Amino acid sequence: MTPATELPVGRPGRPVVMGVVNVTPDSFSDGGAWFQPGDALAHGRALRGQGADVLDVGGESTRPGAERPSEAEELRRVLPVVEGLAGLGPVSIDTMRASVAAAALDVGATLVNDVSGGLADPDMVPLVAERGVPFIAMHWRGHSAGMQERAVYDDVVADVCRELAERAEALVAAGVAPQRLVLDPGFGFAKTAEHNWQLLRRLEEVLALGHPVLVGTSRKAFLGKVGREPGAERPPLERDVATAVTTAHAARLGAWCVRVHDVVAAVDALDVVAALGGDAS
Ligand code: PMM
Repeated sequence: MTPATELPVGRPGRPVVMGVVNVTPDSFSDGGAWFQPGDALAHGRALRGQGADVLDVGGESTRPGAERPSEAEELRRVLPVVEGLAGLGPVSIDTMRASVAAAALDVGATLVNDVSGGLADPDMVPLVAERGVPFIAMHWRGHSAGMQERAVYDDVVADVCRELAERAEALVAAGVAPQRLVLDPGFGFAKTAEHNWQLLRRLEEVLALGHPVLVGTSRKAFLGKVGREPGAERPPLERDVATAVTTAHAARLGAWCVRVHDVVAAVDALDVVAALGGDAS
């Protein structure tokens, strides 16, 4: 299959809805519900039917403190799922390994989503440049084991924007086309709850970097803490209403894409934002 080289678009006037398909035994957000390839395929098809514009298939849990799977295990998890879903529409491969990205592109993925922004594997950026596929580069300060120790900033929004701008410059210099480069502030990655709120409040500063922006707040811990006492946080599966609100906020500010687990809620939220803007279709 020839990879698509342009960024997918959402429904008119709405951001792209990226539905999460985690083929992991230990993701924080769904606890391994889709670990078997058949279950992951059925889940991806369901998300597509609910209105996901892109499906994001990942085989490595990035929750704080997570152990990395071997390369062989990651390939075993994701390839049948990417291949099975690719005929239905755009699929992104969520990986930090160039070998996994290359194999996924070979079986039909058309975007690469790398939470390390190309920093974890020196072969990733040359691969993406050579294949000419869109690249989602997230703000990253190191692997999940120990990442919260790196949540130290002077001004989190200014610091994240500066680090993202430096990354974007390096990626473009290495041959990634600027119009295919998506930036993501990396909610929950080396960030405290307050850092995440500041990044959401001041999302315009990330958008001002001049690249499409992906917002991935879905079910993250800071949404479980809001309005709750310590020890009484909402569990991940009860964070979809809060996620719908951050989805609406991101849409109003002009995000290119929202990465979500609950596609039904995201589509509803985006329709409400569109209606408020005069498009009640
Ligand atoms: N978050 C997770 C995984 N992949 N990719 C991008 N670009 N942005 C994110 O915020 C992001 C990501 C966290 O894990 P999950 O798949 O369990 O939600």
